[in-house]
Amino acid sequence: MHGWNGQFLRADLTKGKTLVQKYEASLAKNFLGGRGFAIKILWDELTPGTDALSPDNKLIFAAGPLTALSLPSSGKLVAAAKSPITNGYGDGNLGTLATVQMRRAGYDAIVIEGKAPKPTFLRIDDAKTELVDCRDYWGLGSFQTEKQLKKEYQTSTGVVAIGPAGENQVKYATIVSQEGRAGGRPGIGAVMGSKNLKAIAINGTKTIPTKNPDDLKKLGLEAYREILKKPNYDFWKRQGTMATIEWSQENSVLPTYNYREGVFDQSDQIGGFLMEKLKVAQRGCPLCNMTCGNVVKDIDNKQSELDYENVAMLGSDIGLGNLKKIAALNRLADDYGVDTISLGNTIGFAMEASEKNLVDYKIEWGDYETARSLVDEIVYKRGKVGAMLAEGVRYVSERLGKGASRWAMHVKGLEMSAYDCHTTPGMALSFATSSVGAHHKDAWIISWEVKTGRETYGEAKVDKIIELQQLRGGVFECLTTCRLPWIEVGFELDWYPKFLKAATGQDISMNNLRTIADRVFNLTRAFWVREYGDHWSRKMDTPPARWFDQPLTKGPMKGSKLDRTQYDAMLQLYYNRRGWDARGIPTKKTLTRLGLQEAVHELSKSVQLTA
Ligand code: PTT
Ligand code: SF4
Repeated sequence: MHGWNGQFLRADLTKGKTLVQKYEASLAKNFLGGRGFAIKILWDELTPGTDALSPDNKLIFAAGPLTALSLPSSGKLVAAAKSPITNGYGDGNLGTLATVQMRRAGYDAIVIEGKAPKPTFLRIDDAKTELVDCRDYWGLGSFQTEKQLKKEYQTSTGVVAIGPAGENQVKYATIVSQEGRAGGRPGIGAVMGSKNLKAIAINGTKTIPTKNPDDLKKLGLEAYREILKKPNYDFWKRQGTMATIEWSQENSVLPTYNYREGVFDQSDQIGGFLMEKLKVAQRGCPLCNMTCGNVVKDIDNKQSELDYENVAMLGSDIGLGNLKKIAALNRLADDYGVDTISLGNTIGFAMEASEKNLVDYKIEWGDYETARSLVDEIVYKRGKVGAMLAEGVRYVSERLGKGASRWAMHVKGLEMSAYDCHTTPGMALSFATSSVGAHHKDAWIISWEVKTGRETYGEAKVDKIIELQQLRGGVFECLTTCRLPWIEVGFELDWYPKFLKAATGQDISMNNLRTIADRVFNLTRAFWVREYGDHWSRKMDTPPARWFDQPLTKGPMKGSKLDRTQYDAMLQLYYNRRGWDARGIPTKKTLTRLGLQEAVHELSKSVQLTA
């Protein structure tokens, strides 16, 4: 095999054993890598109904055929498992040296099974592996864990780790690397904690096998140069994703006061231009020449790396208009290993519940000190409030009752990322149909939608969402490389088949890649349906009631809200285009067309399938 190493490393923590598993070339051909490998393994190996935090869940770190090659922004890694917050498929994508070292150690994925009897980390040096007792590390933040491991091994050791949030199995704990790269929003860090696995530390010394190394080197150099020439490059380097704060405010989609509004009156206090003035360093993922990790000093004079999502969710969404204070909350989230989006969303929910006098604690909008202590309470599950909020907004709203579910901002249990959708039905549908719950990663249609007409609910939007789900959620998650060169500076998609040809020797066209993406997307949907069985319905693909019921009260879009009938018609159009039935379940014909015949048989055990 070229491009792929052709093998996974499996670690059974219960038995204390590791094993190298060669896989068939057909797996690479049909599922490519990254998310494709992850869903195939979970589909094949997980018994439906497995408790996500039990030893039976599997935690997968997967790369693709372009990962870690000398190509733009190829230092990415998919971390996946059955999610404890949604009980469906969950994954995240983080930039980390660990993915480079994993591929150089000879593995395309690491599959973690079982549960270690005591806190453990997995050490990998090429073929040599060791499960190491790390009781001394338990309780440390993710930053200190990585620092100590690098000190013990080498500075070039790739590390992925959890902090106390993962150890305490907070339902939206993430996995962290390099003090500012975090992935696995749907609680993948909690799955790692449930396995008593504190970290993985990897060194690899091999050359990743490629078909035409000379072609690849030449193409890589050309591609890096091409990115430098792009007109938006300089502004991207200045602001990265932070430029989105201004854009969201201008377009009334900046989540504010728990998604009640799309504009924030202190937005200039949290935006990209202010960030530029505070910036002290720039960091990024390995093998990237458009590094976008903007580091500022927070209110405690400590370094914190900011992105749009973090700032919107820990800023405007909770009514906090102070970037240095937001940066402190963000740094804590990274060190503790908890997702900033779900954290901000949950704190916003708690503030609204307090405002409505539904709870016996008091926390006002923008109250930094109380929000900061709430972060500790959540991460350590301290007291009734901390323990409850650690379960996420779906759980809390159901516990509270009194109509709280109507303003609990999630889809399928995963908290909404940072776009208010009162006026953007396409983005609402994108959240509702994403592979992991309410995440913008599969189809960020909102900028196209705002440009082309936000008020429509028609076919064009449905087609655009499917196209984006293929490219972002499919192609980039499977390749596995960063999608931002394409999205943010316009690095052309036709580079990728050329990279694949040089790496693998195979002609894999964009059309082939889209078919793989559809296969992966449909198998992911089948996984969700298999988990939910008869409880699955099209209601699962519906955004929160707030956007339909409570119009915006401020800004240029004041008075606007989503229309339920039109949304439902658009959802049906989406199902038709996908080849799914009225419940949102792939038909036998669709699964068969995508070569997933075996899924027809398996899924029929859980639900009646439409022909
Ligand atoms: C991603 C989600 C995002 S998406 C952000 S900011 W973004 C938040 N980042 C968090 C963080 O930081 N710390 C933390 N404790 N929680 C966080 N939660 C949020 O998680 C990230 C970049 C970004 S910045 C984006 S858009 C792109 N995402 C990519 C993707 O998903 N796939 C891909 N092939 N390429 C991507 N490139 C970009 O990567 P999740 P990172 Mg992230 C600190 O994890 O679960 O996927 O959710 O990985 O290395 O930090 O890079 O405005
Ligand atoms: Fe990482 Fe940003 Fe580079 Fe993407 S563009 S690889 S997120 S540093």
